[in-house]
Amino acid sequence: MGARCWKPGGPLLLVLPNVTALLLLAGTFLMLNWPAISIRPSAVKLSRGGVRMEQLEKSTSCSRPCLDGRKAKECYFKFVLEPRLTVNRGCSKCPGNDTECVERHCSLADGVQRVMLSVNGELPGTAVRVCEGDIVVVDVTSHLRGLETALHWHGQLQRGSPYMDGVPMITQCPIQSETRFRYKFRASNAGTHFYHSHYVSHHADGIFGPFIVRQSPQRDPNSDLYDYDLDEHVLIVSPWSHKALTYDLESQEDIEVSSVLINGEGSHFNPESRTRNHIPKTRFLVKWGDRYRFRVINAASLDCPIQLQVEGHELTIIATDGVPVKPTTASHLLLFPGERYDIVISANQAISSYWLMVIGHDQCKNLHQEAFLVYDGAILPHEFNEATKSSLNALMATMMKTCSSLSDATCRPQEMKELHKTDVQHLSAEQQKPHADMKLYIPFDVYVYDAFDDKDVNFRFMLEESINYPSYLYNRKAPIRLPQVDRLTFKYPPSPLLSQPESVPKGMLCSDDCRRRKFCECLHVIHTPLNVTLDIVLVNEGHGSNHSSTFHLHGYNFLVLGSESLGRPIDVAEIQLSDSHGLLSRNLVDAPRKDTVVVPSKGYAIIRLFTDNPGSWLFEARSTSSVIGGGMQFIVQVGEQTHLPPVPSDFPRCGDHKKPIFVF
Ligand SMILES: [Cu+2]
Repeated sequence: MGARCWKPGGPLLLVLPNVTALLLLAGTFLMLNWPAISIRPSAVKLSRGGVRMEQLEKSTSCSRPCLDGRKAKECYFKFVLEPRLTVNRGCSKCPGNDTECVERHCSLADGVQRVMLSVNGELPGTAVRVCEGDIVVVDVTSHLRGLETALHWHGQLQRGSPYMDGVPMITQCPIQSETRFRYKFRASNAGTHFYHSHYVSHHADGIFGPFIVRQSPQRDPNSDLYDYDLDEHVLIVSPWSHKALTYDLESQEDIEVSSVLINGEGSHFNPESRTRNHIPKTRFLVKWGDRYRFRVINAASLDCPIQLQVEGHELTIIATDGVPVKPTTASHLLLFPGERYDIVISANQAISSYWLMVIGHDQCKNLHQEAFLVYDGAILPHEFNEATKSSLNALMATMMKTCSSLSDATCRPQEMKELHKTDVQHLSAEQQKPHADMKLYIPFDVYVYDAFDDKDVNFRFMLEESINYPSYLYNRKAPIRLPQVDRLTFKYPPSPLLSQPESVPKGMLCSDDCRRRKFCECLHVIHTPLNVTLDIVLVNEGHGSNHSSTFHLHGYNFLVLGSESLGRPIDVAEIQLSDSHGLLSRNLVDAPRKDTVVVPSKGYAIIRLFTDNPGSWLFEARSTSSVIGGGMQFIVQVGEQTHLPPVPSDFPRCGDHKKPIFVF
């Protein structure tokens, strides 16, 4: 049986009174020993205040069954970016009164009031749901006073539209406050994706949302494994802090994550009072006997790997980073920042309510969040019930045992490693080559820099070439620990590299002269020709850190040919030598295709891509424990200027305003 890729619901306005009445009724029944109730899946959306979200979409018809042969649509979205308070007046008496929580028009987050940055007032931002091949048009209006921003469409390769990739000063000018920018591109890459501001603090403060590109059942090789692919079955998981990082510079240095949220909501555990506030748990509704596709997104901008498990249910993984994989059964998922997994949950257990739990790691250590998987006809789950509490504790104990440390073998089980089986016949000849046309070895590590003093930054008498170190180096007394790629700190140019290359000062590019300095901050660009098979070996040297790192390449899906931890600090030269002796094994048969890769601590990962998408593509560490220091990133410049599509007409320009200085 082919999958029903989408299940149409009734008109929202007609459904709303019925569902509200139903939930009120359910609340009444709750006091009478919680008899069985029946909730339609669409109730989940309404209970999350999704009505307003839908009203803002001018192309609601874009979330539709995606069928072969149907004409692509132009799907219009309007995004207004603005600061909002969580738990504002629209929340009424929520948290506290569950009925008002259902009817509220506000973002709860974890129930603690703070300023967030929002897309259309929502957390997460308005969902973009389209069919493969649709044209997506997003008009962004920024009311982020005093801030500039840009939106990146994580998972879209922007083939033919590199100017829409949303990296400020690389692919476009930043969107200034009170201005508008139109993103327009074809949603060529089906799958589970998300969008986010490319400024880490804006992303952490709430500017992110799901981006779902469905495809026809005929084009999804795993479509016969599920019956439903519902809008409501998207899980976007994100860390949440009680301070707005954008406005609180001190918190940027030492980010404290307060909660992990599922779809922008969740309870908060107060470590001082050792109490947890009551935020109604998200409910994912299913019907016994059916199989449901769930789309799970780790939208973390911070260093937060997320472990997910559903009580009493196995998870069948069918896709990762938007790419279908050979179905694999797993007890749990582990998603690193930026990763997406599509899973099938079969509602084949006793009709009841089951916990769905996420546990954070690294920067989100000791944080967890729960939701319910509720069968149609089940007793409404009551989280304070003793039986429910004990099953929650049992699930948590199992998960912590499985993954007491990220380096545990059980944490990322064997079957998950091997899940990404790609049919060999689908690999191009280039991808099956034993040796790539070009190899790059990219080391990265955390380096300690002593505090800089005034003489390092004394440029009073230098008019043109100042030793202008960034302020975070000399605004402190203690040494600073900086994650760097190849001992370089990435510096953004004053004009977009892609759309205004002529405006980028050549002196900004990384040079030997810069590398010889005490600290080198420069525009790190690596050039590759068009249409070559390129291996990139990322080496996590591990002299200054014991952490794995997650890297994401824009513009490409790549094959993850292999990765390994050596368990001791390593140097890139050692890895290069081993590779020259053929000691680094490459899986050229069934390697997974991804856009986000984990490089293990004190180890390496080998990725392979065929450079057929010209552009200036950011290769970035997805996770950071601090906003200070620019982060680890570099540009892969594929092809020459002549290979690029023309810059769109009326594309905004920006740059230095600087007249020559005359010294007499
Ligand atoms: Cu991306």
